[in-house]
Amino acid sequence: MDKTMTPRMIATLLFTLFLSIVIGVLSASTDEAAKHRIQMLNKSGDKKYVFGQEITRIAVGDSIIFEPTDKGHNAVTIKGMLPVGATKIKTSYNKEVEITLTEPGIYGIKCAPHVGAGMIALIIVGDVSGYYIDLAKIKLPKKAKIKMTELLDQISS
Ligand SMILES: [Cu+2]
Repeated sequence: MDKTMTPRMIATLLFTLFLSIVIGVLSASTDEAAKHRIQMLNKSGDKKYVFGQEITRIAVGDSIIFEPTDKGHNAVTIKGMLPVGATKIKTSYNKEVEITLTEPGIYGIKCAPHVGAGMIALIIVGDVSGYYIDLAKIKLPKKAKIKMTELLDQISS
């Protein structure tokens, strides 16, 4: 029997190789998308009305699950703190909501009823080097603004 490969055999081999790469890439991308939980709390240590995690770094395509650990909180995009092309966030009260973030950048989140008490959080998606937010243009109550300044300082240092 002739052991050299016919063009047909080569084509079949290449196609099989191509398929396994496609399947590999597809399954890798679904495996790697992680889910990150952010609790919404009435109290954490000596702090009142806080997100369980105030800075969350995730990869593009990962999901955030806003967890209504305590009742009466929500998660809403802070105006001016949403990356270009990203969809606004506004979760319902007392409901666990999962949101996939596909646009890189810095997402500012507030709890609508408790933003005055400083209930805010940042979600950093992907590489944000060179990303700039002009806090002077962001409207927030005093306590929230002070905390936001601290959080932004933390991510840039
Ligand atoms: Cu709240």
